[in-house]
Amino acid sequence: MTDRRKFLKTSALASAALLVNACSNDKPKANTKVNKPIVLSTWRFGIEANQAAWAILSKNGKALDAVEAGVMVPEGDPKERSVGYGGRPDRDGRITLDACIMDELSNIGSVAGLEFIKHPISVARAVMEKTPHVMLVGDGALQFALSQGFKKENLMVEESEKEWKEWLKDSEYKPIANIENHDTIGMIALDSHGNLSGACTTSGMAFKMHGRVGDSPIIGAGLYVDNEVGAATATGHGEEVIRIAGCHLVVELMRQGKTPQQACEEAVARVVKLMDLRKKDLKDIQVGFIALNKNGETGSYCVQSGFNYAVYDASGNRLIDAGYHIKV
Ligand code: SD4
Repeated sequence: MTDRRKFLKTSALASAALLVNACSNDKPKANTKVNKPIVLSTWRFGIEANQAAWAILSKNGKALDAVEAGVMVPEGDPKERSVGYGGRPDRDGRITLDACIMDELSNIGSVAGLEFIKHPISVARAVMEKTPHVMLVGDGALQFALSQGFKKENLMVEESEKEWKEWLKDSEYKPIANIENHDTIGMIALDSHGNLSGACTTSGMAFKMHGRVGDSPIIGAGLYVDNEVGAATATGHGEEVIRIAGCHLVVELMRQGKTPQQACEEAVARVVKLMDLRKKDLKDIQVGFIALNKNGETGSYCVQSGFNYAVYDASGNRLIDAGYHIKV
């Protein structure tokens, strides 16, 4: 090759590379290889939850069905002490559950402060599919659930009752980051048809005030899905997630061209900034986000170490430690 041809070829390659870089902030390209199906969920119990979701996704099932089936696993497990059956009570000793679900058409359903029902996510789905509304709370949510044939059950397990009685001695609400406040399951999935859905379910912060609602049942805070762009879900101190409309923020950042990782990092930076502004100690809280875009690319970030999440795709099911802001 002559020097001139070599030069032309190299500069053509260089401009192509520049072009790719310039475009890398754009929305996913139609010809990009999409990593699907894929499912992500928060915390270590995400591994088992992902398995249930994968059973559906791997047979070309819908992301909506997969996320519902996935989060039902910890909901139904009394050993998981912050979701569904076996969840920790509020300070009055009542187990009040929050959950929401969102599909690829932006159908949404949510319940907050729901008592006595083991699978609040399925009630949220029923709100989405069978009512003209998007959110039911407290007694109204329970009445609706019963009318739909859900069974009224005692969700309190011995350990939760013991812990609550212990807590009552000082009655001090000081959630320990990563311990008393964690274990909401948020799950987001992209199915083989290229559609996204998400679900989020929790018993909320342990020993919260009765009537307190966190981010988890609030569309845009604890969960958000936009089938053109991506999906995100959150865990940790719900008040801080609501303050920044967390998951909507993550999805909008992806719409603007951020990768899922960059979007999660920027949302955490927003939490940090508002904690600073309000002179609150960041070490007292945890907030974590996970995100997925239309290409099946993933991201995660949190305030402090200790948050992990599970990813299941063609490469298998694995637990990943999220990057974190406080580097001590
Ligand atoms: C809440 N975000 O009720 C939930 C709690 C949580 O992991 O995520 N724990 O604020």
